[in-house]
Amino acid sequence: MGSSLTYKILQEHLMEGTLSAGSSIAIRIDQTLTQDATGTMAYLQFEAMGLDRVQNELAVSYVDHNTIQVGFENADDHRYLQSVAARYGIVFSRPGNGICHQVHLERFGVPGKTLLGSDSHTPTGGGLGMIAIGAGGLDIAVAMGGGAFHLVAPKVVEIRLKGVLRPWVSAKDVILTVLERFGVKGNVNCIFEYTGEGLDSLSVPERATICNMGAECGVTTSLFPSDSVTRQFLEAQGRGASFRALSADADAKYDDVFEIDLGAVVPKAAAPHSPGNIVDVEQLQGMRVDQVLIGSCTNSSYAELHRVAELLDGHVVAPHVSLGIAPGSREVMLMLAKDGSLAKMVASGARILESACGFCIGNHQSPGTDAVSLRTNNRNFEGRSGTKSAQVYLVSPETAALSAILGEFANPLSTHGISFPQSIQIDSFLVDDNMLVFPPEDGSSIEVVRGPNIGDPPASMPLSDSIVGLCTLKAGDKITTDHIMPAGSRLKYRSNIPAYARYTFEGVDPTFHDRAMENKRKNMANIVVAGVSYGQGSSREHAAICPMYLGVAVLLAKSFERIHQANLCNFGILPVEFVDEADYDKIGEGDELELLHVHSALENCKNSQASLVVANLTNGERIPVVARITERQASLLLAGGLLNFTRQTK
Ligand code: MIC
Ligand code: SF4
Repeated sequence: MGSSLTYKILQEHLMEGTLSAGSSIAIRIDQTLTQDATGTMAYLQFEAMGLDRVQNELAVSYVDHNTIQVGFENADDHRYLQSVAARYGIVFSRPGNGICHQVHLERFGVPGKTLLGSDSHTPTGGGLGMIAIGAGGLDIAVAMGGGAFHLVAPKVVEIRLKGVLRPWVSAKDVILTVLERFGVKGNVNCIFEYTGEGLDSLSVPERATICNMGAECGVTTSLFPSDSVTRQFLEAQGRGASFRALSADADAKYDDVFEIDLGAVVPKAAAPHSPGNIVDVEQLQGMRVDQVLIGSCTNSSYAELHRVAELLDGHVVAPHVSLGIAPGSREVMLMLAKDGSLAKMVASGARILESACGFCIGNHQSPGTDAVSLRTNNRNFEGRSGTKSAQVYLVSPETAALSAILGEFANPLSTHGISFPQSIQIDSFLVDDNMLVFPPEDGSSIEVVRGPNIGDPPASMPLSDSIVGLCTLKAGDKITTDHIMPAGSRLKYRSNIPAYARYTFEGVDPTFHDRAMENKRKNMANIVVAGVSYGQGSSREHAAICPMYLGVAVLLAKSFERIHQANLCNFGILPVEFVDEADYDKIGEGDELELLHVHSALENCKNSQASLVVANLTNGERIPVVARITERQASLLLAGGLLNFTRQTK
């Protein structure tokens, strides 16, 4: 039986285990990337490991999230990151150079390599034929130290593409079609592999858009083959030598198949407040729009923004609409400046934003009360924009640009009198690596600079054998990492856990921090109870570190998302699931709960399951629960988290 491309690349990197779906494996990581909002913790943890230099092939540190710099904190973080990069052999991408995923695709991605990034959209690299996976910062630190990355061998779903996209329909509409089919939950430990004759018509940035937003389905990653399109992209980036042809065997077997006829795809939107809430743009046509934002790591390549400029050319943005455009990288910005596109955008009234995450992470451009905001980024969780009542729709750049001109939700496929711009052929990108700082051969004499906002990560503690605590919070379904640890205006505390922890669950229950601290003082554990798909979204390990700092020992949910579940184990918080989801109703907020014989349950963890019982001391119920963790994760929890485990096993 032939092999999928996914399994071919995994096999080449396999360090432990057997490649069969569902089993625990460990793979070698060739490249790592971090961004500033997760990077400071990752490097503090790397420093705590006591190594002299990074051990993997390539480590890149990007600054793209916290670039607003109100107050000294962000700039201090940037200084820390630059100095730590020089000290330990990491390439540093300076603020202004662009969004990590876009820049990595342009300058560093290599087909067939593995990439681990402390950001959930690291799968963008799948557009170049890489196995590119998002993880918590501590996992990245371990990979930089030469350690393997542990994961569950995935199921591989083939997404077979045929036909060609029609004008006005683009890669964003394809991934929204995939999201419509697979949704945002239930796809854990699965990889989407794209195949079929439809591949030929999709450029690398378009493939990257599709892989980027696959993250919203909760899959481990998404993967395209490396073919003539890949070769052309790498050559145009002056990196033709990195090309390697890669594809699945003709008789490869997949766990599931989904076929998409590109010619039948229609413009789609993800409606408030989930990337999985998909509707056809046709149904939204005519709705008044207040804000349009184009950019983010999903849709900000040169070809896309060139098209946006052509659409805007000769038009003025509707009077009640604010249009912002953030080119994904400095390369894109320079090319738009050179070819006159930037002038067309400015002439239309667009507000040109920095090449950074910016609006996508709620750092600025918050919409007005109840405003309708159309965005080309990948997440529209409630409140992520900075305005809780805002209605954020995720759309393609084409739908966004047209809607900005017309002032209402525009269906690109209906009559609007604006003609579709000619596609461009890019023979060479404007390569300029001046904002990349390459580390010296020997950085041992370089001093690492730490500002006052940068504190050491708090130590995690081994789990007690009997855990007695209160259900401090009873949350519902689909609690995202943005619910657990808000970003936007709170982002600047990422390097200061006690300060950031004040905002834990801020949007769900602002009293959480004080109540949890009070229990911690009384030596009571905090136990959080939640519904399905707990921890969707970001890789931010702060969503585990801050609760750990507040004394959360157990997270009891109906189900978890992959990266967050791993982060909980890495920081010594026990993730357990209800055996019978209906038992969720047997616990109320404030109930006193007890878990006995935790150590023996973890020591007896088999086939990725450890069974426990939660006794509800308030109402006498006994609730069977299961920790769906690997044997290694059981050991991490017994050791008190990954950092302690790494020290013990050195
Ligand atoms: C996001 O899109 O939510 C982020 C901000 O890029 C996060 C990382 C973070 O929280 O710093 C992600 O996707 O992992
Ligand atoms: Fe940045 Fe948004 Fe991409 Fe996250 S999703 S990396 S915040 S642009």
